[in-house]
Amino acid sequence: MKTRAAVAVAAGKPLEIMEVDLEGPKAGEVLIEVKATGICHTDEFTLSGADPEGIFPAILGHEGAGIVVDVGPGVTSVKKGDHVIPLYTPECRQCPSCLSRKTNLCTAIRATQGQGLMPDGTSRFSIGKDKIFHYMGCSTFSNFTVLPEIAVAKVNPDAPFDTICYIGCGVTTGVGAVFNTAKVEQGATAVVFGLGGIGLNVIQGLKLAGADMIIGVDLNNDKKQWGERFGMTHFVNPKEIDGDVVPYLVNLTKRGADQIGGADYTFDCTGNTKVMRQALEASHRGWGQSIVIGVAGAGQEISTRPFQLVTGRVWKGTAFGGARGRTDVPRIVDWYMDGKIQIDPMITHRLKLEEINKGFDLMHAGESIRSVVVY
Ligand code: NAD
Ligand code: AHE
Ligand code: ZN
Repeated sequence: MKTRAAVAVAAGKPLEIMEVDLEGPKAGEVLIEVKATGICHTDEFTLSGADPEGIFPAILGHEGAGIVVDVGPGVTSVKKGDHVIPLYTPECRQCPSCLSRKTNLCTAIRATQGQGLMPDGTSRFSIGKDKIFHYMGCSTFSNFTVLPEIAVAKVNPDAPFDTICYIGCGVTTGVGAVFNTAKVEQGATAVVFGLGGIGLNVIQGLKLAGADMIIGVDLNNDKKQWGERFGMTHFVNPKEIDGDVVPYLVNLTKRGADQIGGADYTFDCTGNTKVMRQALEASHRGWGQSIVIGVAGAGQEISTRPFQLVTGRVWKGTAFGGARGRTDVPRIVDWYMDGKIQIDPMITHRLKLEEINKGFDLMHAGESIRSVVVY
């Protein structure tokens, strides 16, 4: 069949809207009509050329929602007509990682996914004789896409596609980092670095978890009102304070008899390795946990004095908020439908596929929280 897609032809180049050939689903695979897709900073990261796994030409996009329109032989968990969210972190429930119960990082298809291919080592996308690569196993910047059945979460059919697509990455990553990775408790203090599409979801997760002090840090003052909308209690712009942001935050988080300072939990949602260090060092001596969410480019490394860890701080990372997609994503959709979490105000722009490059421009300009392409 033919599908309309935004193709990343080369690193650093605008996406090109094209008609692409798409092969139907093979055994264990499903064909999805993508109804809406968010544009995440990670799409920009890969398009920029900074991703060591970046491969071109490819169809990017990993934050979608849609309908199953066909299934390959042997598919049992979903059927035609089901509403689904594609999962870049699948959940096979059979691999050593899934069975360990210690991680959400299913390893069943990770190797081929990282090569832009389906599990059988081939691509379903092409233009004539030229192969187009898949991306993060999802390729939601195409109106139709094929995924393994272990990489789709069946969700409430009443939920609107143009908002729940955000649960395919940003919402689950931010809220999940709070509940699954950090396991934040009531009354905690927290600092969130970077108040974009991920950081604001960390903030709403912290509010839900009952954190007392929620400090947002961003270089863009426009993010102050955004953070406050979701529960942020203090805002810090590192460019507008005297001295270094770490001692400033340590001082701000001194409470009562505890005059050591430092937050119980800090989160990097920028992808900047210098900020990751600041986040670790702004966490509390003895027990502070710092969660790396941001993704950094090839060749970039994090550093700190080992003393920071010797004195009890914990440096952790999280992918997809530690969520087990087929199990947790339908629940998060229900949280949204029940009004427990907000999504609508964060969808700042709705675009047609032809306008997708504008979504990247808005992100670069710091003008959007989430742009969503509606097919
Ligand atoms: P975004 O562009 O919407 O937001 C980034 C925010 O960081 C912006 O508000 C920007 O002003 C702020 N910022 C930039 N530099 C800063 C600095 N030095 N100090 C303070 N603030 C700064 O991006 P996003 O969609 O929220 O994604 C954030 C990061 O999370 C990206 O690196 C993305 O790739 C990554 N990500 C990771 C996962 C995961 O599973 N680990 C999932 C989704 C996104
Ligand atoms: N390809 C990059 C890795 C990028 C990365 O860490 N991706 C996150 C999801 S970001 C979603 O917006 C992730 O899931 N990581 C776990 C995994 O298995 O990729 C690189 O640096 O090579
Ligand atoms: Zn993402």
